[in-house]
Amino acid sequence: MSGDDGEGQDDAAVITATKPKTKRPPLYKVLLLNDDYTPMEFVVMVLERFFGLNHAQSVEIMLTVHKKGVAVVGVFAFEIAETKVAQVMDFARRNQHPLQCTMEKE
Ligand code: TYC
Repeated sequence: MSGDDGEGQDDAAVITATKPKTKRPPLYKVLLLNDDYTPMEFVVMVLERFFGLNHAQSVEIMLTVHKKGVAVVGVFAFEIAETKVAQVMDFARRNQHPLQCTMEKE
């Protein structure tokens, strides 16, 4: 970089090499879907147990899903979102409720 070969590319090379890297890992929304059969109390329990929400927050989100059909429960890095979805789906299945939980890139 210190030699001058007359090509005039040194400045451009330095700018490219020092460009700040602002890239953050992508985030994923975890969504809870409404259905006609899963009991409201079960959904509230799921939100408290797997998403660390308090009772009031859990009731509020459950009612949003109940009324609107879907709600974002939280936003996480890929592996965390994947784990939450798996935990909810497994817990619902083991209790024979049709509750659905999915994730999508933010
Ligand atoms: N709609 C359900 C009922 O009336 C309650 C419910 C809420 C189910 C949220 C799923 O994600 C859900 N029992």
